[in-house]
Amino acid sequence: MKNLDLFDRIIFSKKTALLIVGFSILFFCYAFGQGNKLKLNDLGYFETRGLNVFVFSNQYNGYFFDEKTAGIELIHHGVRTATNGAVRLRATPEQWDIVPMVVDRKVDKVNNSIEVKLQYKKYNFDPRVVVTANDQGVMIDVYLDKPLPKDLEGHAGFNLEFLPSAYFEKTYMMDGRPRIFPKYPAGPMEVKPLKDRIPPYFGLSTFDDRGRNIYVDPLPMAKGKNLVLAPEDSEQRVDITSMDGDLMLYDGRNVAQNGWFVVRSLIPSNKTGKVVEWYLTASTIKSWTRKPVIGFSQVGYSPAQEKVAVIELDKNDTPAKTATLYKILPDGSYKKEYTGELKLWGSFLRYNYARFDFSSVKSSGLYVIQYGDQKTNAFPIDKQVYDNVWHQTLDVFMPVQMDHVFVKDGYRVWHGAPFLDDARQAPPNLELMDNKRMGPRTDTRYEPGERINGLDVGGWFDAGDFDIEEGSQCQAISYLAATWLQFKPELDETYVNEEHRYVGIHDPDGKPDVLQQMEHGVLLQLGMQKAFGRAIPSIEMPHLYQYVHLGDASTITDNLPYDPKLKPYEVKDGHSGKFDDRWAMTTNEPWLNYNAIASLAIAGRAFKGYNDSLATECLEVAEQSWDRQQKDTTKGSRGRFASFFGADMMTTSAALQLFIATKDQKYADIFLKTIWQGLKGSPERSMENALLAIPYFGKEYKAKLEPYIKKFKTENDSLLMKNPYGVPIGTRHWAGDGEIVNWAITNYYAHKAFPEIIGPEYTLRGIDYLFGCHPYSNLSFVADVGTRSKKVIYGRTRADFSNVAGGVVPGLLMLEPDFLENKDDWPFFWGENEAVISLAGEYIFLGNAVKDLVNNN
Ligand SMILES: [Ca+2]
Ligand SMILES: [Ca+2]
Ligand SMILES: [Ca+2]
Repeated sequence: MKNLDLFDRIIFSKKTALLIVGFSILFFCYAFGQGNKLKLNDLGYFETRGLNVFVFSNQYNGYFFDEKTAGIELIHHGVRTATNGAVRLRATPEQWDIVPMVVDRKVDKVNNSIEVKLQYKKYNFDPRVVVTANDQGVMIDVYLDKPLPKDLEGHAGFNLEFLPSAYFEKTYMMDGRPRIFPKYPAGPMEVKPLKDRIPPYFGLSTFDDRGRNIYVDPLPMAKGKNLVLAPEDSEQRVDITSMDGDLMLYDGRNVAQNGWFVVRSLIPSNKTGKVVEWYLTASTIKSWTRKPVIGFSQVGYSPAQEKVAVIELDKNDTPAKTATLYKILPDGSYKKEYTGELKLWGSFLRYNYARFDFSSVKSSGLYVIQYGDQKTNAFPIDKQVYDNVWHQTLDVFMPVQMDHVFVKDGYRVWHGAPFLDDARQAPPNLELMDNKRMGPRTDTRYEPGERINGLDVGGWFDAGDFDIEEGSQCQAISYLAATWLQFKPELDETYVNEEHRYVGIHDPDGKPDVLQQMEHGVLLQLGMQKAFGRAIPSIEMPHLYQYVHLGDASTITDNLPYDPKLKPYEVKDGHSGKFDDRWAMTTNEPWLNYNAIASLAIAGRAFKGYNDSLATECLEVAEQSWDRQQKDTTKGSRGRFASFFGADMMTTSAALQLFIATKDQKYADIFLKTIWQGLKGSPERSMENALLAIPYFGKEYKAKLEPYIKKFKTENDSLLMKNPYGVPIGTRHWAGDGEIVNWAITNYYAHKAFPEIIGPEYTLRGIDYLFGCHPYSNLSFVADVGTRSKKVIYGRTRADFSNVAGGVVPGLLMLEPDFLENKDDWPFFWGENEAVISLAGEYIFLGNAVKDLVNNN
C-alpha cells in the first residue's frame, strides 16, 4: 500500500515536473529570445556564454573542511555566485560541519550529464547526485539506493548556497511572493537540544551555549516550490523549481558571519530512488563577453624599469591591436603619451592574454592606460613610487596583530590587552580545529592543565584568527631582522611600551619600529625557551567558539587564570571558573625549534647597538637551545617534518645564522654539509640560505653556487612561457602570493650576488604582480597600497567588510579546472584574503629591497 502511494506520487510529480519544466523553458525562451544552451565541455563542466556549472570539479579537501569551494558551483557572467551544491546534514552548514567525500564521479558527454557518488562514512550513507544539462539549465537529481538512515531524518537535504554579496540590494520571489534579500543577517532562529545536533568534526561547537546544552539554527526565510533569485538582474537571475518537496531559503549568516544564502530541500524518510529533483536555470546574456581586465601596478613604476600591462580577455573577445598611455596634466586634460602594439601571449587557463609594453615611457607624471573603450585609474611613474610601499604593513598591520598589548590608533582602539591568562599545558593527544594536534606525550616537565608562566608577553596573532603559530612568529622575526641588518630603516610611527602593555599607532617614540616589533616577537620566544628549553608549535584557544571570535581579542578569554576548583563562571581572588585559558601545544617539533634558533640568532645581531643586553640574551639562548636540540635524537615525538626536510636539512638555516653570529666553525661545518644537499633536493627552499652565506664562505663557495644560479635564471625565464605574467603563479588551495614574494626576495639576493646572471626584472615582476598586474582584477593585493587595492581582507575586520592597512592577502585561489579567483566583495575566503604575519614580515623586506633595487640600478 505504501509503495503504491509512493508510485502514484512519483507519477504525479513527474507530470507536474514536466509541466513546470515546460513552462519554465517557454518562459525563458519568451524572456530572453534564443537562450545559451549548456553543454558539457572537455574540461568536465557545463558551459555556455555567461554561465558555467561545475559539478564537484572541486572537492572538500579535508584540511579546512567546508571552504565554500566545492560541490555544484555556478560561475555566472564571470563571477562565482553559488557553491556547495551537495547533500548536506544541516540547513546552513558551518566550516566544521561534516562534509561528504566523493567516492565516484562519472562525466557522461553523450548524455550531457555528471553523476557523483557521495559518502558519509560514519552514517553509512551514500547518496548519488546526477546533474544533466537541460536547455538553458540543469536538472539536479538526488538518488538513494537505501532509505535515509534514521539518524539523518530531518537533517539530510540537498543544499545549494548563494553568495550573499552577489545578491545584496537585490530581491527574490518564492512562488511569486516578492521579497528583498537582507543585507545584515536577519532571523528567525530556532533553539534545539544539543543532543539532536549532527556532531561536527572534533565535536567542537562554534556556539557558546553558556552551559545550556543547546544549539541554534535558522528557520527558513521563505518556503515554496519555485524560487527566483534576483529576477530584476539579467546577469544574476537564477530560477529553481522543485518537482516534489519544498524549497526552503535560509540565511546562514545567522549562525556564522561567513554563512551564505542556502536553498534546500529535505530528503524524505523511507524513500529510495529519486528523492530530490530540481530544475535550475540561470539567465545568460546573449553573446556576452567578459569586460577585459587591464592588469598593471597600482603603485606605478620607477622610470627605468620594465613596464608591461597584461590584458586579460574573454576567449570570445577579439583583441584590439594597440593600447595607449595617456599622461594626465594638472588641468585635468589627457595628453597622448604613447601608443603601442599589443603582443598576443596566448591562452592561460580560461582566458586569452595580450601584453602592452610601455617601458619606453620614462617621464615622471600620472598616467592612465586606455584599452578599447576602457581607461584605467591613474597611477604614477616616478623615482619615488616604491619608497613607502611597506610602511602601512609596519605602521598599521603589524601593531594591530600584536598580542598581549592594548593597541590604539588616534581615536580608534583596535583591541585591549588580550590573553593575560596564558597559558596551560595541553594534554597529550589533544586534537583541535585548524589541524592542531598534541603528540602522545607533552614532552615537557608540566602536568596536563598546569599553568605555565612567561607566555603572557609578546608575539603576534598569526592571521585572521588569534592563536600563536610558531612558524609564522619565526619567519616574521627573521625577515624583520634581515630588513634591519640590510637596510636600517629608521621609520618611527609607533609607540611601544611593553611594561604598560600599550601600543600607539601614529605615535612616534624615537625608536625604530622594525626593532620594536622584533622585540615584541622575541619576548614570547624567550618566554618559550625559558619554560621549555625550546620553541613550541602553537598556543591555542580551547573552544571552537573562541577560535571563530570576531571582534576585540581581549574579550576572547576573561583574562583571569582558570581555577578548576571554582564553579563554572564563578570569579574569586583573581581566578575564574570559566575554562577559557589558551593551551600551550608543546609537542616537540625539532624543525620548528631550529627555525626559532635561526630567528633568535639573526635577531641577536640586529639588536646590537640598540638593545645590547637583549642581543646577548638572544644569542646565548639560541646557542643553548641548539646544543640541547643537537643532543635530542628523538627527532620529535612524531618526527613528521624530519622526513619532509631531511633531518639534517632542518638545521641549515639555524647553523648558518649561528655561524654568522659567532663564527664558530662547528656551525659552518653543518651548514656546508646540508646546503648542497638542500640545493639538490629542493632548490627553491634552499636558494635563499645559499645566497645569504656568500659573504662568509669565500670565492670557492660562490663559484660552486654559480651553476645553480644559472639554472635558476633559466627557470625564471621559462615562467613567461607558462603564464603571461612571468611569475610563479601557484595553483594550490591556498593562493600563492607568499611563494611569489619569496621568489622575488630570492631574486633580489641573487641579483645582488650575481648581477651579471640575474637582472632586477624578476623581483620587480613579482612586486608588480602583487600590486595589480595579475589575473581576475587589477587590485593591489596589499591593502591600502596603490591607487586601488583590496577593500576587504580576511582579518579581524572581515565581518565589517573592511581591511587592515598593509595586510598582504594570499591572492588568486585556483578553482579546478581553470578558474582563478580573488573576491573583493566577500572577505571570508581565507585562502584568498587572509593576511598573515609571516608574509607581512617578508613583504616589509621585499618593499625595502625593491626601493634599493630601483635606487641602485
Ligand atoms: Ca591560526
Ligand atoms: Ca617607534
Ligand atoms: Ca581565563
